[in-house]
Amino acid sequence: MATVKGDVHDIGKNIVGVVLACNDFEIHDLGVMVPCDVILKEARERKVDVIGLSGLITPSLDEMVHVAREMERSGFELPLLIGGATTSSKHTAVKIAPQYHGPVVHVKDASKSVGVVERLSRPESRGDLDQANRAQQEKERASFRQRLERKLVPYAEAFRRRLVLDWSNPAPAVPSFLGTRSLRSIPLAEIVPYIDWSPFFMSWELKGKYPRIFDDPERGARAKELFDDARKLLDRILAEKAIEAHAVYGFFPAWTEGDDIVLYEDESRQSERLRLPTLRQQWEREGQKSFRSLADYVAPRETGIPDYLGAFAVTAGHGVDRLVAEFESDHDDYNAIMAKALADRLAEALAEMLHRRARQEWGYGADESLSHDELIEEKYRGIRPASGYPTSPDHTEKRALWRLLDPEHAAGITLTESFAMHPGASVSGLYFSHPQARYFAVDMITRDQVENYASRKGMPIAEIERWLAPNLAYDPE
Ligand code: B12
Repeated sequence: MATVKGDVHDIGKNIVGVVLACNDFEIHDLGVMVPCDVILKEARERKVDVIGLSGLITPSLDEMVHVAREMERSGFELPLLIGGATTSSKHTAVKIAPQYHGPVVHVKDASKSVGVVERLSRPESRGDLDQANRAQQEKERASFRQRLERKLVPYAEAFRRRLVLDWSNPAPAVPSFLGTRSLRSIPLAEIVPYIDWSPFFMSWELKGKYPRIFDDPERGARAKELFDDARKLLDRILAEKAIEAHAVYGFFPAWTEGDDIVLYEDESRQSERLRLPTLRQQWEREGQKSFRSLADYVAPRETGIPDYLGAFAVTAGHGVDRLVAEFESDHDDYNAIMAKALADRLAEALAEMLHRRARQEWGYGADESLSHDELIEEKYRGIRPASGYPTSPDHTEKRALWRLLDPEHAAGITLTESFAMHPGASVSGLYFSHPQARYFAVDMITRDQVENYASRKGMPIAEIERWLAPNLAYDPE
């Protein structure tokens, strides 16, 4: 098993590894960011029975297609398992399975992995599973072809029917400073109160909201035990300062021009600092009145009304590898996974904490008084979309964010070739302040928008098509 090249996250993969190992399978875990040739070489040398790939972000999907293609080219016969938050049975059926003649099975979660691997490793059940899987994948491909039947309006029309906001009432708030600021070695005790514990239980396949999950007749006891163990390790991390958290953020004078958000060097707005091209919705859902892009949430240049954009990058991942290595050397997989899950919670909590501070420093959040639950439910004004989320599916936009904030220098966060952030427990994105700013999904887009977007970004169309493959409403080939 391996997390593919360019991707850093491995909690899901590690859980699958532990579950399979508990069921007497021998696991060779190659770790994260593993290039295809290493995966295939190791598979051959170790004479494995099944190869499993994992990935968290969409660029990894393309890498998985590459691995399947290379397995075909190199004459492999082994089953290939596909898993991870960004993968789906549809993508596996449409893009990965057609590249390789052997069984290619999408596995949704760890609890399904044992049954699948057991059936694949027994000759008497392997054929049945393979046949049922191929039939299911044929259905998925047919339903995928129907995506073309969705009503997508031309890009020019989507732009004409964009969301138009009132910029005079209220006038955009003016941040208390312009430019970037960094926060080094943020005390973890300040971050802990912002933790949303519900996704923590999800990491361990215990679905339910914290703290109600403790009353669940089936999962309550297990959830409580897990939570107590997590608190114990968290106390140790805090006492030993075993994890370091850093952040960088800033505010910039901004206007939109068409679908680009333009940031300026200073308040005179004469010299451009950076341009952030955005993507716009085109799918006309029933009752839909406007087609959104993030550019709609910043005042257009022609209004002449000064507006601003915020940006941030945070990490709570420094030190995690050392902690994990210590647990792994003691063969303590449970705490190794726990340490990563806690770092992820801290990273997300730090993003929440910094957003609150940014709203205060931007002014419009100065009088905000929200409870912990209201913060988790994002009851505040404004949004913080991240590259890779449905509002902004283009991961390559992190390159621009890195030019703006320099998170590598300010917080020690680097980008891999697939635009994953290292350390894994990191989050980055933009702050929008308009009271009507909401999250939305760009979803499917047509070639006219891709051509326009590629020219605005100064990138070849084929390259944009590769990064935005999951959003294309057409077949680039
Ligand atoms: C928690 C979370 C985070 C956490 C930690 C991530 C993690 N632990 O992996 C943090 C806050 C750090 C984070 C950051 C980001 N995230 Co995030 N995150 C999530 C979230 C909400 C849950 C993921 C999770 O931990 N699930 C629990 C674990 C256990 O499940 P899992 O990894 O899927 O693994 C299970 C199965 O997939 C399967 N499996 C996994 N691997 C394998 C392998 C094999 C062989 C098999 C058989 C099975 C298998 O079994 C596992 C156990 O059941 C998802 C949304 C979602 N609901 O999935 C978004 C999501 C994964 N994130 C996303 C994004 C975009 C990001 C960021 C890029 C955002 C940003 N710009 O900052 C960053 C990237 C971080 C980086 N280092 O580059 C996107 C990814 C899709 C995309 N468009 O690329 C998602 C899907 C959200 C979305 N809808 O847009 N994220």
